Amino acid sequence: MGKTQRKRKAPAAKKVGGKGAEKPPAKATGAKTAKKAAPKGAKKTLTNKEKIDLLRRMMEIRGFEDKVFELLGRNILQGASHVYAGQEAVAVGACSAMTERDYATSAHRGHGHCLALGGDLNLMMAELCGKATGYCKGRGGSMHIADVRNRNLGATGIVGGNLPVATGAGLAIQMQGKTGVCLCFFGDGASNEGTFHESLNMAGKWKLPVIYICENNKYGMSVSIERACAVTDICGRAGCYGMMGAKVDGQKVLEVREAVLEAIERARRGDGPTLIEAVTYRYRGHSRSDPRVYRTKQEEEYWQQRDPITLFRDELIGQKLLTNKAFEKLQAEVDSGIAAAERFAVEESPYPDPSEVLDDVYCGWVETDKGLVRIETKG
Ligand SMILES: Cc1ncc(C[n+]2csc(CCOP(=O)(O)OP(=O)(O)O)c2C)c(N)n1
Ligand SMILES: [Mg+2]
Repeated sequence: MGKTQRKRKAPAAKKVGGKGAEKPPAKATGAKTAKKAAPKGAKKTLTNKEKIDLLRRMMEIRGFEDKVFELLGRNILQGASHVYAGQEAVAVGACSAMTERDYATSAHRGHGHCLALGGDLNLMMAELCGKATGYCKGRGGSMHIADVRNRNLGATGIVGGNLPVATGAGLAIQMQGKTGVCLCFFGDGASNEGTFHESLNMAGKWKLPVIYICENNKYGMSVSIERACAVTDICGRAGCYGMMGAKVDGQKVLEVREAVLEAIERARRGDGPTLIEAVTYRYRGHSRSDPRVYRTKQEEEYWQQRDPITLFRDELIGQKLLTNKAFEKLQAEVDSGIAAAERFAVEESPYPDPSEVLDDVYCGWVETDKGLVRIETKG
């Protein structure tokens, strides 16, 4: 522990809602703590077209994930892919509350977040297929897609691994005196990792502009939340870190959006982070090889009745913002986009040239037949 840290005062008792949190240690971090005049955020009310765009994004994610599952089954797509089908309203609702000043980080079930942030279907599909035209030139695959142009700081296969990244992004935003925020998506399983505690403690203490969004889909692999968590009310832990907590119906895209808009506004004002628990369900198994023996057919059927796309489609039809015919047209457009992405990735894109295997490697030593060789980045 450094000198500065040892000299810090013992922390004051914290209250729920961040009121008891001390100021960030400005000297140690350079953090700017002054309250900001509320800067312009995302629009509160959406036009009809914007609502239909949210529906379209959810349908694109579903179509993409169904195609991924099919390609996995045909062995065209190799390796592990964790599909997001069923959880679309969380990514789409949350990302719709962001502006161009904001960032997001994702985890192993990250295709939905990437697409909700504006990711390109072709580049995503090519990346999953390991093709040179993919987001990371085919080197990242399903669990490592980053898309900085769309403010997507990346996914990770390490459960809980993105919580410190998002917290660091929040700290950077605060130290630079900017008004952005960072959204951090993770699962219920990740909420039991040490990184959850360390990140939320630091963010609560320093009032960092991070929105922690726990997608509680009830299981971490085959282990139910009831078996894994001493306290299953994940958002209730917010108070322990001096921040606000909220639980939302993760099947309802506008409800997720509302909660994230509110949390972002709070963070922009300098009032610190929020922990949002979005209750949702993944339709498929954890990964392709999971036979889902740990859950019942009735449970799966219950959640199918609460499908986020059907719920929002019916809401829009009920409000006369959409007709069945317009929905069918939308579905056809989405299907053709997915088919084009499959063609681009599977048929038209080449695999990376093996001679480029060491390009873009930051630096380090590799074992070769000539012994250890130091490599430098070319990318
Ligand atoms: C640090 C770490 N521990 C274990 C794993 C293996 N693992 C991969 S996904 C997963 C379950 C994560 O569950 P959750 O956070 O709820 O996300 P979900 O899969 O439900 O989206 C586990 C244990 C891992 N990748 N990293
Ligand atoms: Mg889970």
